[in-house]
Amino acid sequence: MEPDVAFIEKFLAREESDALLDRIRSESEFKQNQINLYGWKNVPRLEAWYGSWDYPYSKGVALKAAPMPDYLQVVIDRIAAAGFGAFNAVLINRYRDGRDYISPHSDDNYGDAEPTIPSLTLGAARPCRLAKMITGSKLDKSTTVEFVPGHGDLVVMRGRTNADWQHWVPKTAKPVGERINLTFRNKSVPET
Ligand SMILES: O=C(O)CCC(=O)C(=O)O
Repeated sequence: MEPDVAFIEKFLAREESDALLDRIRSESEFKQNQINLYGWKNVPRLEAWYGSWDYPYSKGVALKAAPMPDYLQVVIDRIAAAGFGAFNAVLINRYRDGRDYISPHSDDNYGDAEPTIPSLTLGAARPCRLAKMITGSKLDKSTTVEFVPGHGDLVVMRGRTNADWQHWVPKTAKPVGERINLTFRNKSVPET
């Protein structure tokens, strides 16, 4: 049993990845967001959100819409040109070191039962895992598959992957540099 995932090594060339990482590090506005899980807690990573709509986050909290910067629009255009579809928002996760992580979850599907969700990695390589859901949030850990996308690699979840599997980036005690990950989202928003 395998999830429907495409792994495109070096989707961005080394120089393009370096330039994008520099722009994100110097210009993207990262925030330390909090979620309400038996009390408000810092999420274990920094985040930046760009798109024409608010990103529903946690119990009444939303990341506010912000205009798409040119250096991210270029990547959205490249993803569309590669045939992975149209996207109008980007969530950037910044994992400062091995203590930062993201727990198992599925992404919002924005009304699409089989959303295509591209995810671009910059900086350090960290293992990303997927496991099939048994029910709700219970995972069948025997199905776990691991990808280790590096600088410029694109991982694309397709078909039933987001509906039937959860994905996560575990914390690690190994020394690891900063990893930045961009996931691309698409939601139709009424014209204003
Ligand atoms: O950092 C990653 O590879 C995954 C990010 C992620 O799961 C998300 O933004 O929902």
